[in-house]
Amino acid sequence: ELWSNDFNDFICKCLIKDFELRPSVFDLLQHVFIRQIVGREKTLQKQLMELIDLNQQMGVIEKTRHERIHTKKGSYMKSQSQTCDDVEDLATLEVLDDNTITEQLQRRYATEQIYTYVGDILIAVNPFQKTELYTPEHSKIYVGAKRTSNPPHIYAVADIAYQSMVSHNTDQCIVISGESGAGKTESAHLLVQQLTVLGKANNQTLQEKILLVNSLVEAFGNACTVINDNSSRFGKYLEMKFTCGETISLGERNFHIFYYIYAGLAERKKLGHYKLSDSKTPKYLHNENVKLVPDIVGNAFYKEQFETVEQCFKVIGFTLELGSVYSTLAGILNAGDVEFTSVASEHQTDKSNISNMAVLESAASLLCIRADELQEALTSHCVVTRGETIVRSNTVEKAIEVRDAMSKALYGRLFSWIVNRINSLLKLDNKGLNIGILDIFGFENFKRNSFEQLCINIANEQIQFYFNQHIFAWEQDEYLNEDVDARVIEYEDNRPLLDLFLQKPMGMLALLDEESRFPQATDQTLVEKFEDNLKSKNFWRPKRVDLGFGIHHYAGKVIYNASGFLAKNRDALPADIVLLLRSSENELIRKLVTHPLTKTGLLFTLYKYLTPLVGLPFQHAEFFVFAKAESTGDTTHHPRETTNMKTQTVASYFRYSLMDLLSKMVAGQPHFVRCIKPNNDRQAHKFDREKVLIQLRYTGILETAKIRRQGYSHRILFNNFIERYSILAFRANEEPPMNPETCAVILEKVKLENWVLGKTKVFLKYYHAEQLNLMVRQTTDRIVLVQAYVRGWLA
Ligand code: AOV
Ligand code: MG
Repeated sequence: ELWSNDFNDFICKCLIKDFELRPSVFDLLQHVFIRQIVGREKTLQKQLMELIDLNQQMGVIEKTRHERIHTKKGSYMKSQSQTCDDVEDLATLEVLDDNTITEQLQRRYATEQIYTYVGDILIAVNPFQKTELYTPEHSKIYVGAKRTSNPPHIYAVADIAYQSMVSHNTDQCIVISGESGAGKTESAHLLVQQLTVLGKANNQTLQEKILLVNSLVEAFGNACTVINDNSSRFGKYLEMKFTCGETISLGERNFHIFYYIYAGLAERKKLGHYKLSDSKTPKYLHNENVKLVPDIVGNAFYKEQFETVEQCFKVIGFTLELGSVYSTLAGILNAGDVEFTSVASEHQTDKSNISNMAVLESAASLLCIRADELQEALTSHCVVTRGETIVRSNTVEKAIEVRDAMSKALYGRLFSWIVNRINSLLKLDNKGLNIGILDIFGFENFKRNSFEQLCINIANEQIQFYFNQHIFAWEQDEYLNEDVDARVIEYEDNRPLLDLFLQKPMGMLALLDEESRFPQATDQTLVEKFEDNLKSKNFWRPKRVDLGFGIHHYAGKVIYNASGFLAKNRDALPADIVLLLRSSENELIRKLVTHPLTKTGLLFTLYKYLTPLVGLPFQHAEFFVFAKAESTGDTTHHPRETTNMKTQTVASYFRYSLMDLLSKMVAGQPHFVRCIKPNNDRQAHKFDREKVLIQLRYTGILETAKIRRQGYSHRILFNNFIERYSILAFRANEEPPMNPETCAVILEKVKLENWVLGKTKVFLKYYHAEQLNLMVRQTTDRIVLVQAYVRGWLA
């Protein structure tokens, strides 16, 4: 009898009632039925207590928790002062237009309510200041809570993804988008934090590791830009921003890590050991803000970060290679300072000489290679003509190019290697489910936009397309296929833009690759090629800008300057340099150039969990790098035999990693977070309506709100639906037939409204799925409870 549904229901009702009245649940249980079993109370009570603890997720508990926080932080939580016009889900607004939505966001923003839902999508408006939103109490109330019972929050997104993974046994993917500086990376951090809580990372060191890994990867992969002090530049082709030459936007700094180690090594009086000057700033670190080494070494924040990063290296298990990592970085800084002078020559064009041999020697010794060989590799190259190898001198220009290419390659490979190492060191087990968090570089529009901005913006274009597919396109297709009556929503389809960039053979990247293969091509011939071949209203050539071309992106118009496009795309590392580095006495450096190494593409963070249903422990985090083996010259060839190595262009690699990223994302169930930047001045309390309105328009928030109100975001095959939810309406020993009628029985039994049955699928609104999952969870919890009771009783 104990197993019957009626009995479960009975206990459940008692429990729910109890929680609402708030006398002790245990008292009530004792009174109702535990009393019957004399002498067993103690053990049972303990067991139940543990269970309740374990099943914090029970939706019924959240209410009391919420009230507790409410009294503490009245200003943020739902409170009396909240006007009746204030809505937490824009899809429920009576009047749905751009202005009303902006107004809502502004009003909420003014009271520090930076989060708002549009159906199941979270909008996050960057507060540009510390808030009280992320306390441990907040973390707690968003565990297993019904979404509508708490104010919108990024923690709720983590919870929904987690619960959805558990109940559906499928991978999840959280896609964070927004322009540069809108708050994507911060949001990703907060998600990571909450997911470790949800996964009950009782393994403290593992949890620590994951948070540390974040700071490590960011030290290497983030940099300061004019838009964002902590701008994500993951991806080799995007991140190489050495401040020399004219390719750098104003105010651009190099990767954080260089500043950190400079300050950290100075603190330890180790600058000399790594041949770094305490008075002269390395060229690669020059920029508008940092002019002098004393500014760097005196910076307390940098020192602190250095300690964190080093700590992180140690926790992850890098101890042995640390010295090598630092010398590689110092070697790069020294290499950047090698200078060349031009020497007239009788036979050929001008040759180059190294004018500061001491610096060259420092660089060589840090990289553990021979100085004379480095000199040779920088100042000359060889060509093969009619089977004969001829050594030619490099002009100063060419020598500088080779020098910087070497630095970039070393840094990029070091970064890739670290990420790969982290993965192998943290790896425990490959089994399990994923929650992926996508935090890419946001849409950028600088005064001067180059190849990097083009790649960044294409990636954002692709993410927007993915969002559209999910929210609009597939949804509408399904209505048609399943004969479901739902209104069609107009939305801005950016497919033509994607085609403009990615189509073969006439898309922009394909044209760029084609031009990169011609040795005689110049950036000028490239833009002309674009102009001749790209027939799109989204592409134009502005007058009076020599190498300029304009693109009308989904997020706005951007003028690019093609200067340097070909060189950046070829990204050629001369064979001589590769071979030289392979001869390094430093094992790490050898490793970086010998293995068919992976380039770091878009970084995708995956959080892995074990699969069992109850109390999923947090198991393992993986920094997944979109990567592909790259041919860095062929080892079977003789060193000086050929410089014509087949290397992949940046554009084709970029295309590949973008596709790879998408295939990863498509595999999981997506959740979206849309970050909004309220002003361009990084100021708190400043809500620039025009600025916000533009972002709402181009991200299609209005249309999203409409489709979330009218549409059916969840479409589940009849069979799957019955498998998942029959527990809500049928007894354990019943086997309901797999047909639409059974679905209807379940839906009616749980009293949901506004659902539709299609030809093969149940169509549900966004809030239905959540309600159903919650009910399943509660039922499972009840069963667990009864089972525990029985176990205690039998014991
Ligand atoms: P992004 O990732 O979207 O830009 P970030 O996440 O780095 O932008 O955010 C930029 C800055 O905004 C942060 O350094 C914080 O100072 C502030 N910020 C963002 N979100 C919050 C928040 N929830 N609470 C407090 N401050 C916040 V880029 O990586 O450049 O595209 O490429
Ligand atoms: Mg970022």
